[in-house]
Amino acid sequence: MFEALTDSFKTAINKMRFADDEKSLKKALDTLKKSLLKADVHHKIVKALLLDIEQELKEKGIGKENFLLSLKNNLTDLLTVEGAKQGFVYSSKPPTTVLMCGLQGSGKTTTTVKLASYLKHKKKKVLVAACDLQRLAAVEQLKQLCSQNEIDLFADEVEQNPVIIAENARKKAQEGLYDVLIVDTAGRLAIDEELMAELADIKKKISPDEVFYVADSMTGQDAIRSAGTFNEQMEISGVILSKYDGDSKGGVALGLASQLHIPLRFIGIGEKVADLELFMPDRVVNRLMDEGDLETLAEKTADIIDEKQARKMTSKIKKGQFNFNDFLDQLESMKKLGSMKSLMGMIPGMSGMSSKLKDMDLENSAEIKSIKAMISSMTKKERENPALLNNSRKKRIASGAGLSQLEVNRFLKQFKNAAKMAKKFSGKKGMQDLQNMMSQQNMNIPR
Ligand SMILES: Nc1nc2c(ncn2[C@@H]2O[C@H](COP(=O)(O)OP(=O)(O)O)[C@@H](O)[C@H]2O)c(=O)[nH]1
Ligand SMILES: [Mg+2]
Repeated sequence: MFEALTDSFKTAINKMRFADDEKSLKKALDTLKKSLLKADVHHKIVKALLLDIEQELKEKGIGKENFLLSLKNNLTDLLTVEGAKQGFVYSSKPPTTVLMCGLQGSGKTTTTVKLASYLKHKKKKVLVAACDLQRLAAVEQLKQLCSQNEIDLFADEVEQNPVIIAENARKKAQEGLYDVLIVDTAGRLAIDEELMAELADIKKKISPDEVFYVADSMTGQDAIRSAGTFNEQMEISGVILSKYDGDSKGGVALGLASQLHIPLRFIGIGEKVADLELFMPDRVVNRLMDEGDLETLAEKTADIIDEKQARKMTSKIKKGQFNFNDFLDQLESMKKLGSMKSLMGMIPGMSGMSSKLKDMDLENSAEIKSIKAMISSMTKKERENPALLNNSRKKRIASGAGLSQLEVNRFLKQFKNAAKMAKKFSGKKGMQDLQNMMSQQNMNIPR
């Protein structure tokens, strides 16, 4: 998701050699300047950043190593707001209450559900409150999203006053011993007094621990301006940039903290519920330098993958008992990890790959759909025991799934091979083989 920025830093860094002179530093800084401006970073910020790097290098010595270090440190400073919260911070007195605000269509409702789901995976008890009574069907939208993702919702179809709904939701969250309450609110096309008064009232009544402003990254510098205006009246504690996947430039994320003195806390990188990422300055800088972010990757997988379940699966694989039900289970957990593209970006040296990767859609790809159709045409016994599948059964499954027998055979062969591979790698020595294979691949990735 930071591909454009990562590329521009790489090009600049590559202009530097081990020990170098002022001329090449100037070249590198020029390259950096051009690409940052092109990425839509505010010109004042670019200027200040380059000046800091130049001064630091003139003191410490010009060279590739120092350049890289200085760039990293200055970027981390740029993204950090001194004394402000980072990540998601729980209140010492639950429920941690979050008020979501922003313009209409910025992504508040989607982000509310994404955040609720993110916290649910961290085993928190989360309640969402529907306080957008402006837009028709807003409550219905939230209802559907919450029920699809098994998230508790507080809604009141009779009450007309969002302030009262928010207050009652807070009561319910307290009484129900919820860890977190997230309040979704109404937006407008532009900032107006009535909306601000409504939000201010809600804020006064429920005294939230966090006021998150959801801004659409695709509006570029306007996202920062509107956040600033909201902040004057609402005192925002964090910004969430939505639709970052649609913003090929990405520079808004770099300028926000220093332009507003409000930290960027999360970014939305797609329409699906899993497409929300924590924004931690030092981790993001590692990603920008293409050094990956194994911390976030490990957290993500730990949240999603149940250890007991994983052990059970490994033992099944070892015994050669991996069946079609297990296959479907695995598919479901992969879906929860979010987009393949964003996962690739967290692996050191892989950010280049991620831009080339056509994003695999685990729900909608034709291949996955056929596989699911085939599995649903199987009997319970067949799903548990792939060895049962003889020719007549295959024929029946093919016609049940609306596929040719050739296709069914191809899939079954794939499944068999995958199970064999998994078995091979599941032993102690297998893990070693896999690691060797991976490290060899890493060495071959051009830097
Ligand atoms: N591609 C993409 N679309 C998003 C993202 N966040 C929200 N959207 C879409 O933006 C539209 C408006 O979102 P919604 O949550 O209803 O906005 P609200 O009016 O602020 O509540 C919906 O179609 C969402 O699917 C994101 O991170 N990426
Ligand atoms: Mg909404």
